[in-house]
Amino acid sequence: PAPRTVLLTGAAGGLGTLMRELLPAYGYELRLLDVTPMEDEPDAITADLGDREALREAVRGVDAVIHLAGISLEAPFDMILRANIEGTYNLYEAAREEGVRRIVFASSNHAIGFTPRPLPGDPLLPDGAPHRPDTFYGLSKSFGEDLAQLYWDRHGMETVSVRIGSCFPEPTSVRMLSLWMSPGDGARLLHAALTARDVGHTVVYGSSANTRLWWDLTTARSLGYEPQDDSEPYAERLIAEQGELRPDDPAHTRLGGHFVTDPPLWPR
Ligand code: NAI
Ligand code: 15L
Repeated sequence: PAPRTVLLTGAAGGLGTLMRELLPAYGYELRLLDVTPMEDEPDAITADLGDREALREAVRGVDAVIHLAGISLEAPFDMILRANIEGTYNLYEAAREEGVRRIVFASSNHAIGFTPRPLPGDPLLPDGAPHRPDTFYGLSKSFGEDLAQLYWDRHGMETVSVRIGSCFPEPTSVRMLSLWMSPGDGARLLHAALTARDVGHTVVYGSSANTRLWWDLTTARSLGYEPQDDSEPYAERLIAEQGELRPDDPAHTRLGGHFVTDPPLWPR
């Protein structure tokens, strides 16, 4: 049967807030979790991914988990280790112990951020591009994908890992014209990832059907995802404001954008 009760971790965040609004229309009953309290959601669980007991209680009885919680940008390694690496492990262990069968994992383009982006005329980046993280943050998303594979192979727990491009209400950079996932398409893709049959561990790219798309959405579509949006209406204004992407700047020629060139962050 299709999942109905779904735990949404990271529900207080940007994407979590958008999905809290959009997913109930698909018939889901959402249970919300975040370390940041949600004043407007009296039933939300306020808990850290380090709290294994709280995670076990949170996943008890749900049909599936959408795992968005974590640090969503580059940070010192020890912080990434705790929130994203240990935190995702704790979540998977809790789900395994409580018999949850399906997780949708918010991976990121930064798991493959050093991959050259296609130049005009090049073929799209194929599905399943190998890990090439651009940051400790991207490394944690590579870890999450491998963890998901392990839990499928060893425990038969299914995951769809979505390498999200940029999911915000509107694209705000020229790079995002290629990677943008509209919130509506984000909800469509999460719904497909929750309901597709026999996914094992499947890795898909997460974006709208942008005119300037860099990657292949074939596997995402094979789950039943039918993107409806395209960033192109934003192109003229963004290019006028920011200029075209330059071929001599690694922040413009690698998938990860400025994550590739930002100076590393060291432990605090
Ligand atoms: P966000 O930073 O707005 O939200 C993340 C949420 O996770 C926050 O509410 C935060 O309080 C919570 N969180 C952080 N550490 C936690 C912990 N230890 N325990 C419990 N909760 C914790 O990020 P956003 O943009 O909403 O992204 C959601 C997820 O999607 C993240 O995993 C991010 O890496 C991933 N992603 C998002 C993209 C986007 O375009 N928004 C692109 C690619 C990936
Ligand atoms: C991500 O992984 C981040 O979580 C998000 O805030 C954006 O920076 C996005 O990638 C992006 O690459 O635009």
